[in-house]
Amino acid sequence: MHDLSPISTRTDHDSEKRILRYKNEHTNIKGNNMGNASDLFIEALEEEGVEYIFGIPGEENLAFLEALSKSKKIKLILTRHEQGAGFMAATYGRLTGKTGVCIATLGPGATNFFTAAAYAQLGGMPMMMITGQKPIKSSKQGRFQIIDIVDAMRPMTKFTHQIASGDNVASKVREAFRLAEEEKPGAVHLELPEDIAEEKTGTKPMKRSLNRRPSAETKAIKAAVSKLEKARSPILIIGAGANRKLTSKMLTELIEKTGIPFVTTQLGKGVIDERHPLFLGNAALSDGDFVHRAIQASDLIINVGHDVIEKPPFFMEEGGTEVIHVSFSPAEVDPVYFPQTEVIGDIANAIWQIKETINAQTRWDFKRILEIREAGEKHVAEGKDDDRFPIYPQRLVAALRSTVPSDGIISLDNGVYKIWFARNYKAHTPNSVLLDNALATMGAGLPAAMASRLVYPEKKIVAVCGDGGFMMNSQEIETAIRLKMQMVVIILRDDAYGMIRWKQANMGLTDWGLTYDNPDFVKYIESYGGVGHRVKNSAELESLLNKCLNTDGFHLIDCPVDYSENDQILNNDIKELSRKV
Ligand SMILES: Cc1ncc(C[n+]2csc(CCOP(=O)(O)OP(=O)(O)O)c2C)c(N)n1
Ligand SMILES: [Mg+2]
Repeated sequence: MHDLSPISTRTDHDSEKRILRYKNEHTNIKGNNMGNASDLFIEALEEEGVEYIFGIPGEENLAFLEALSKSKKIKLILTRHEQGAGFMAATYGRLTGKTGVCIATLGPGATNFFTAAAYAQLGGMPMMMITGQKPIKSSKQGRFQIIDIVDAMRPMTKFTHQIASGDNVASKVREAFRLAEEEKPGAVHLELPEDIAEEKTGTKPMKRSLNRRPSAETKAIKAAVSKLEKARSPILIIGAGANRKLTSKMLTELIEKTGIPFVTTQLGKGVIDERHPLFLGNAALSDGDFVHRAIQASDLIINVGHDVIEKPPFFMEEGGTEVIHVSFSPAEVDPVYFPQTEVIGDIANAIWQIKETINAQTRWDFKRILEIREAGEKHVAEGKDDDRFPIYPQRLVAALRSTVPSDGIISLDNGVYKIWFARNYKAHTPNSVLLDNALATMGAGLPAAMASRLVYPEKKIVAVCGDGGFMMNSQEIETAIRLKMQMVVIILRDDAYGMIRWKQANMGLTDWGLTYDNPDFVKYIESYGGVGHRVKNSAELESLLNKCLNTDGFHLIDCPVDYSENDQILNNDIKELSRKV
């Protein structure tokens, strides 16, 4: 304790100096109590509205953890692997538009974040990683566990920075949040070294500014509307960027007013209700599907929220169909994407302006496009009541669609079933199909479903995982059960890395090197304290799913799946059938 004994025993001069020193150490200029950099970090996160920090602290994060323990606003979600924590933080960002935060120690903890950082960065999800480091002012431990994480994070983040002074915490946190959330959202990284984490500081958290995205310029709107009105068969393509902000209402109104049909990309799924009679399909395959034929039948494409990480469902060519690019930022120059007209600014506002000024034209002709739609719809409906077992993907998708409510969420891991879901599962609401068509990593399905559970305690949520992807982060079952999450996971068991096997078959190669054995998934989940189910025939899947969705606890459904027709249908039949329309 600091000695503040009565002034009378000392000279006035001495005591003034001592009081001043005490004040310097314990108060800032406004007279508030002085905390350490970790307290300030937590206060700054509270100021940003952070609700959760996902992760695994290490020794270098203990001051931060101590500060977090005092927070009444932020909850620690302790995970079993940093990758799971990173996927959860990113998905929190994807669903809320607010930065999801995760924490790890230096070296091995931090390197475990890399895949999740890339997932957030490519997928446009605001996410902040906080990692520890050995003391930077003096350290007696050589290079034990020390990796230059700040530099290593550079290709996977929008901003990566080592905090070298407690006084910089507030401004660096604010700057990192600004960057994480600004279009295109992504990952940011702050390293908080152990000695800095304990440093005294009198600075205060910085406040967020009131900030509106710029609107598209009127002349750009006029140019786009004029092009549209002169076209014969325009079409709308809705991509990733349109799914990040509230564009659903304006796009639906534009479509209703004009009757222009629309296509969604995988990351644009759900922006408009895909049950709409003008929905032409999802770009689940790269080419040769009915949607690609419909796009070929149009003479002007309005490409909304295009993101280069998603392969566009069309390639532009000189003298070919023209494109109007509507997005937050200009189109990146590319040999197969060079839109003639660009409308740059907030997407919802741009679409609203277009909707207000455009007049539906009697010359417009969507007959051919809608004919293709009808043939595509017919194909999508095929196999939805196929009784064969192990279950066929078409039947599986249909079973989920009929049991998951319109606002329910399916969280897909990465495997061949993703194509079936993108193509056949009609999304009714925005962000109700969480699929990753950006990094396309395995292992994110379960953690993303868990983050969804935190954001939406009342919603029905199902994680759909391949047996390969599920095993990459299955340890997070313990986290989910510890946190008493109601959860349904369906494992599509083909005892193989099916997606790669499908590609192997398509390339005419030997069926080799891609099969494995699985644990008994029912016993596996029981060992965690969850409830296991095994599907025994295709007809029972719906009722089983229904039961699981409406019962507390963690439910795992082991569902054998038959992919033997994938190659024939996805690589051959669809191309042939759509060509014939
Ligand atoms: C982390 C990671 N490793 C490897 C891949 C390449 N890959 C894509 S899908 C896939 C197989 C997925 O197998 P599974 O999860 O069982 O799904 P299935 O296709 O069998 O339904 C692999 C290895 C990847 N996308 N991500
Ligand atoms: Mg598999």
